[in-house]
Amino acid sequence: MSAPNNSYDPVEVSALHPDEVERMRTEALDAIAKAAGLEELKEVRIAHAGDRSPLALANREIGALPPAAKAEAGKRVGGARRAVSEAVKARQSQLEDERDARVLVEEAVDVTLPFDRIPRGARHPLTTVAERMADIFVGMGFEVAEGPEVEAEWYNFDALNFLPDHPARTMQDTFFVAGPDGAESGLVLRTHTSPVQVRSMLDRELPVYVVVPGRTFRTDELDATHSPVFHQLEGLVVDEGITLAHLRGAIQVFVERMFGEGLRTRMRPSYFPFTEPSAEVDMECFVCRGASVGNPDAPCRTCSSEGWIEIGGCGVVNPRVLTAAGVDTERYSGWAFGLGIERTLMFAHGVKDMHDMVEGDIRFTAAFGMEM
Ligand code: FA5
Repeated sequence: MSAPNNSYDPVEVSALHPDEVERMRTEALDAIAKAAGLEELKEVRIAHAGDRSPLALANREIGALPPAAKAEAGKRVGGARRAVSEAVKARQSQLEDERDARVLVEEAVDVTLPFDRIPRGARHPLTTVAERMADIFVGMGFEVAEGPEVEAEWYNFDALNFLPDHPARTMQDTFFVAGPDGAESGLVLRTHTSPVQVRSMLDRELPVYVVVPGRTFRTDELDATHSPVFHQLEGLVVDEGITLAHLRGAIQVFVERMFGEGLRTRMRPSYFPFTEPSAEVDMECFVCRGASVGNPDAPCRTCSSEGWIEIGGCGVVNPRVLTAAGVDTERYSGWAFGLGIERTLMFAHGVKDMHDMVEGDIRFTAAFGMEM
């Protein structure tokens, strides 16, 4: 067995030579100082302080040295590695500080800049009023139903007992939809929401309790109280033992919830082909409550000093309509109403002119708040 290599001199192991260790250290510190960013520093750290860096490899040589030489070589290499590791840490923290300072500048938010250059949109008051009206009936147990805006003449007129020569069928009121080459298509833009009465009876099991908010079309000129495109809320009840008293009650509840407690309602005889008897529904003027009637000193602009405001039509469903929808008229009866939604909005919010509702001016809509 050979004796330990006591004469082994670390100076002779080239990687452990003080000059070489110093060169590795200087080279590492130089690279660390030059690392311009955190990514680059990471590469420098792996190259000069990682497991396969020249100093780490030199460190491995120490194990083969005689004990007497180990301490000195260990001190030299260890000192260099410590210096490199500390330099990496210092440079890392310096580069992080620089990055944070840069991010603060680059991503700075000027909290004094105006934030509402593009104002948030809101639904049109007609939509929100229509929903409030329907909600009142939903609270009484009604469902919301829908129907098409381009409607078959049969639903819009025939099934509702409009005779072929009824004036509402003429070009005066109705937008007819032309078929190919201008031929008759049998389609119209619905002139009211009443066709959905028939659709609801055909689609659903009886009894039926529905309200139908929807867009309707007539060849009316746009003026202060009319628009060619407007909205109605239809109501329909078909059940056993239904009477006009239930209609009075439902309208009364609607008016009080929509316009105010204690307001009275009344019905005036009228005519619709699809209801018999038919009536116009009036509610007591919620502004003057009738005080302006015969009182020229306190005129009321809301009801034109009449004390009452007309809100729509109603009546007992004509048995011919029930028959057209396949309902057994011996067993079932029903009533229906149709309220103008523009009219309701005008009264509920004091809107004077229909133009405001259709022109889409944001200043009008914004006055109703940003209700979604
Ligand atoms: C009807 O349309 C019937 N379908 C209502 C009805 C339903 C009666 C169920 C009986 C049973 P009328 O044509 O009166 O009825 O219209 C009802 C409401 O729609 C009117 O009171 C009015 O508020 C509104 N209205 C009618 N034409 C226009 C228009 N051009 N612009 C704005 N609102 C209108």
